[in-house]
Amino acid sequence: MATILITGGTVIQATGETAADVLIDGEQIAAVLAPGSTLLGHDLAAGVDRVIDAAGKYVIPGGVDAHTHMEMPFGGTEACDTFETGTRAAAWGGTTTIIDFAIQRSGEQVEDGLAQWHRKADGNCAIDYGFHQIIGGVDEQSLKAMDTLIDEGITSYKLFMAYPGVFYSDDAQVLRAMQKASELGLLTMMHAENGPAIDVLAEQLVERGKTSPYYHGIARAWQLEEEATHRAIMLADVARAPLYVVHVSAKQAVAQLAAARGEGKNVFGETCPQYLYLSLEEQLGAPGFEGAKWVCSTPLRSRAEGHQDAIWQALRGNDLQMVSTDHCPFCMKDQKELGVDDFRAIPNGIGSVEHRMNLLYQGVVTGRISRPRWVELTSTTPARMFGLYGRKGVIAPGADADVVIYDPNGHTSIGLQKTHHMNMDHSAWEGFEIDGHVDLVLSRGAVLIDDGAYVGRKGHGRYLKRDLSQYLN
Ligand code: DUC
Ligand code: ZN
Ligand code: ZN
Ligand code: ZN
Repeated sequence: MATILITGGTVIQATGETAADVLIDGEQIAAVLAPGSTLLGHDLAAGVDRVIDAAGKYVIPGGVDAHTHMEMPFGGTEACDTFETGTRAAAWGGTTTIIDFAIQRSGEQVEDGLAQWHRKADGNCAIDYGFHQIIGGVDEQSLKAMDTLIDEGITSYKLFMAYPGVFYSDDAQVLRAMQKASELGLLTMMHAENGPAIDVLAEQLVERGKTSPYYHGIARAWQLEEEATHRAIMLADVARAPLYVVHVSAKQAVAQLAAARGEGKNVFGETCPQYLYLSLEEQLGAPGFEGAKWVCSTPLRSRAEGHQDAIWQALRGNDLQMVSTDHCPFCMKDQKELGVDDFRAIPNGIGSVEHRMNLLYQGVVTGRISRPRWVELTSTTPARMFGLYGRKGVIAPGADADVVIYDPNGHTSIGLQKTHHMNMDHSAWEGFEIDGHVDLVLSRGAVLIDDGAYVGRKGHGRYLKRDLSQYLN
């Protein structure tokens, strides 16, 4: 494989930033050197296959999106990005690793769900990928199957306190799974919303004729996220298990995590770009059925109540540790439209895998987070949290050569007719203007994006067997 020298850029890592050249040999980073260095008297530029000039640009570790749902069945339909289209879109946006969710439902075998996910992804991905395991039916069999997950390279699994009748676990099931996870060293990921209470509110709203997409968010009240987050923290404490709460959107849920962390509990939280930038008020103001494109769970929250500002603050202060997308795209036509008369039938999800790095970079532009924190939230912490650090999330000798050259002077206009490579008929981010853009993307030394063109390959991406989380102590 090729040797590449990236010269003249500013290398930005979670630990700080420095002017440095990066030497890549095949699939790995060989050296990070002072600008213009020679190696044992040899001029590096003369001896490599390609020199990439990154002057004036940032050189960052490839993004790690630890929460995606390619081809996920939901509400009688299926998320419309395949592993092929979704990982290609991720590459366009500077994400070089995803961790997707294999699914087990009540009555199904964990092994079958996992095998199905391998079949979906194998040979189709543009970038490297790992899996978490959803346990949607906690029983004797699935608890036993958890024993084998670590051997499969799966060191985290997800439970749902929401979606009764689909993925839902009651408190007894949650506690049993957490006890098992504690024994094995698995990280429990929690969808923390009180599903049975949400279903009551949703039914009452529909009975009163409140059927439009906006009411999805009204039914999923912040109190029910706060309550479930608190309950998950306490159950994890009893089970002596670390806890990772996914897609946190309510400021009150953040406060629960912050308080628990303040007491020394091993709890962590992730948020998503939609909870930083989009709001319930905008969903209410959208014409006709347009608000359906922002139906996701947890839901968008009220800007007037200050959730978005609180989430930014939590990212800045480390009450929340990382940003994933919960990429779960559905088209309007034939998919979101299923709920045109009843918001409960709108498949839940937003597509963002392509835009996460750009959207978070706007936090740098507006002074909300530093450049190293941008890299930490989108690459380094996801890699550490989910057992990939060293290979991913860092630019250092021996790490995979997953490298993004980001041009802070460039510009990206997001929209269906502009920057859009996800397999959807709309963009939840239509009209967003981004300062900065992705110039070049390398995945294990292979060029995927080069000056506005996709030059990657279906099947380049490999399955990643993950180590235990580095946060379990
Ligand atoms: N939330 C979503 O928005 N989509 C898929 C599942 C979930 O929890
Ligand atoms: Zn969820
Ligand atoms: Zn999800
Ligand atoms: Zn550029």
